[in-house]
Amino acid sequence: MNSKHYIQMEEKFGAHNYKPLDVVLTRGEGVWVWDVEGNKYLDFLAAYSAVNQGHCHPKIKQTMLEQVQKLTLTSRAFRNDQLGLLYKELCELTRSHKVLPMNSGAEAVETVIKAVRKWGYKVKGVPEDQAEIIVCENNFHGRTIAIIGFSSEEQYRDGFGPFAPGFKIIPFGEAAAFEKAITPNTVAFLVEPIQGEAGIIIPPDGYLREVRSICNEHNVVLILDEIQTALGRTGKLLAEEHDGIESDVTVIGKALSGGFYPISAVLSNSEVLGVFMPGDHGSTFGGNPLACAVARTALKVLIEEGMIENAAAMGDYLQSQLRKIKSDSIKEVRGKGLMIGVELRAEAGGARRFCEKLMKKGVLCKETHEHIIRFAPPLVITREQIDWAMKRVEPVLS
Ligand code: IF1
Repeated sequence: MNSKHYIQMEEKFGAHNYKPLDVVLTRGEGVWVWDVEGNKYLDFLAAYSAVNQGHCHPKIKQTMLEQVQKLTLTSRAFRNDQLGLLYKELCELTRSHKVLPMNSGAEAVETVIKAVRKWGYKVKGVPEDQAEIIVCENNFHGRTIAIIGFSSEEQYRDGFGPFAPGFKIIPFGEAAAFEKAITPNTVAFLVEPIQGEAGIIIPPDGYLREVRSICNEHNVVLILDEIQTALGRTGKLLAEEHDGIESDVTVIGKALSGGFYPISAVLSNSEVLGVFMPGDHGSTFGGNPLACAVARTALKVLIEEGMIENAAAMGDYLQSQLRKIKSDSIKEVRGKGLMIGVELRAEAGGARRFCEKLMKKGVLCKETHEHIIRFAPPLVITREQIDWAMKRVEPVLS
């Protein structure tokens, strides 16, 4: 079978909720992936930051192989010998008090919504069913009904209502707008430190620090969605470290398993996750020993192999190389660490076109919105590999 056959099969039997680039991948190693015809590509998307540790990292693979031979799933009706260790290691690493494991990012965000609402009623004293959560314009927190209900992107909502009430949308990056939106019923502010899907939007300097102090003042829980920004992507373990703040609740996912297995987690202070009582929340697969074992090694290699420092250094290098490109098509290069967006001018004819050309040259990128290309390779990328990619990216962009 060749690429064409695989694509036809997908088109015929699959729901058409995606429009992928027509490259059918079959193997990956580090920053590289290969298609079914044997062509090699540099992966500049890293599965939306889920494979920060590089494709098929040997140590994570080893852990996964060992764990599948021992125990994969117990459900939370019983305990397993990996869960407590993951809790402890995650708490120590992120200075959190409590962890709640789920599977997908969206599920973890849903979990937080439940937790802060209950916190609002039981701890803050908000009248029943009046809790409000403030979110930002152009947010992306996942695809479930509750979450898309507070999206400001028409396509994500169109045709899917009715939606859950209790969310208020304010502009991103404006601390004053946030403070103004707070009422006595506000329980939480949910925000991405850098908006990913919106186009790698970095808020003004000091925004998160201001938001932190406003939350303190009004007894509002600060929830950071670090599903995309955490685990080294921006050159720090957590993006909050750039601003020297600590959230009350942080949501992580994606690279928590290095792309091997869906696992997400809510990291929190004791007060917020402390409101959950047995029976309040759960998941069949959440916290399973396979996921926990994989996540433990995924975290370990991230730290021990210096991937976070490498993301900072290579992020600076890649951004500087992208900024050197002389092109009428490029409007702006922006990013933090290896979370980089190249915004094209409207006249450039759309980012998708460039992604298709780059694919033909052996570099896999994905557009976001009409005019932005993301550059987010695995964090193990080297200078030589960036140079290899830039030899192909430069001519396509200029
Ligand atoms: C898709 C984008 C990235 C996220 C943040 C929660 C979630 C995500 C900040 C939900 C997921 C993904 C989902 C993926 C595309 C992708 C994405 F293009 F939509 F914006 F990464 F940039 N919070 N982001 O970025 O996590 O439930 O998917 O595990 O195809 O929808 P999930």
